Amino acid sequence: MNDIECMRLALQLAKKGCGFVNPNPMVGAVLLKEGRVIGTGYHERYGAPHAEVNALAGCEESPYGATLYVTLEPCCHYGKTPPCTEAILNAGIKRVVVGSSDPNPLVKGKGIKILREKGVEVTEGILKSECDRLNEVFFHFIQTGRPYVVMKYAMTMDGKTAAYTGDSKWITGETARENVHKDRLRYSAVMVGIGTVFADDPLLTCRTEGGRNPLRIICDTTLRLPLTSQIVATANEVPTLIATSCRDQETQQPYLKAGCRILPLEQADGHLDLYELMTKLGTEKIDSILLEGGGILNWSALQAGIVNRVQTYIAPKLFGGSGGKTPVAGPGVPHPEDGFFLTNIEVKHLGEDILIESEVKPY
Ligand code: AOF
Ligand code: ZN
Repeated sequence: MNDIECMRLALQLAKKGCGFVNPNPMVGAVLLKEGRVIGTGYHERYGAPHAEVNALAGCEESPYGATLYVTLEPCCHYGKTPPCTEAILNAGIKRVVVGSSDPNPLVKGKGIKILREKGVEVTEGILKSECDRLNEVFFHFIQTGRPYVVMKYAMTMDGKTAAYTGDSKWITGETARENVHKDRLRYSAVMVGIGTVFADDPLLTCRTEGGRNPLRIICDTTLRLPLTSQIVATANEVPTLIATSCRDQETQQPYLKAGCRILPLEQADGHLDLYELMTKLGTEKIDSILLEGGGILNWSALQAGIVNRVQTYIAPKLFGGSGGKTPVAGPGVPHPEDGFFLTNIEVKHLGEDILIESEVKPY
């Protein structure tokens, strides 16, 4: 097996940690000796041993003189676990092949430097763009302290997110909807505005086998969330947080009793201060959010500069209606050049629907 094949295997292993390691990175490792894979491992759970240590522990024979392939630069600090550089040196690894460098200020090139100083041969940047893409959430979070926000919506080919009656079940087909459930496992939280709760009464859980539910965040400036909603009814089983600027204890009481948490926020221009919300969620180790609308919250989120990625699901149908709902509402921009610009576009087919993934250009 060559370097690229081994790194590809390490990447596949890393993905097994998806949804269970946040806010840590997904990391995979492979040990190769005399052309044979003698050990593999990945970071399985937040706070658990790192990929490199798992690969060494699972070795079928002595790793002395082996090559280690790892999707992220090995750490060199005492965190929840001791430094991987130490484990690598103690095992007598001869060569280390790295995918991404680690932007964590505690590591940031020091892991590679230590290994080289101790005589280990280090090759950097193998399948770097794939490894970087895998951990875009971690890279953003470790550098900003705020969650990575993915704005997701489904619309028809004429840009509507509901029929004129408000009915939106369903725009896309089953395959596309399954994909959304997988994403609810991947990101730490899912966030909606109060308008979406009124319109759809969603549950916002992850209905994928072996999945876990993300934190549900409801942006509700004046605390109008119906006590009869599915969200409130399930707040004892699924973590639920209401971001509001209503500080009235009597109004808050029934939500707290139902198991919801309330996060008080200031208002900015009559809306919740979403930037402040991101800062607060970051301190609680929420590294990523799937923003599921609706249009008003999407507009506010873009305006607040908190959106990193946009996922547009497009169904091959037309609804018409000049008053119909669109994915991003609010007043809109005055001129084309004032728009929010998207880049690194990827197109996927999901059943009969199309998914367009894009990154928001910093502005
Ligand atoms: C992981 N898994 O496989 C690797 C990581 O608190 P700790 O001890 O788990 O350390 C977390 C940091 O270690 C993380 O921010 C990253 O910089 C580095 N590498 N982390 O969770 C791994 N290799
Ligand atoms: Zn480590």
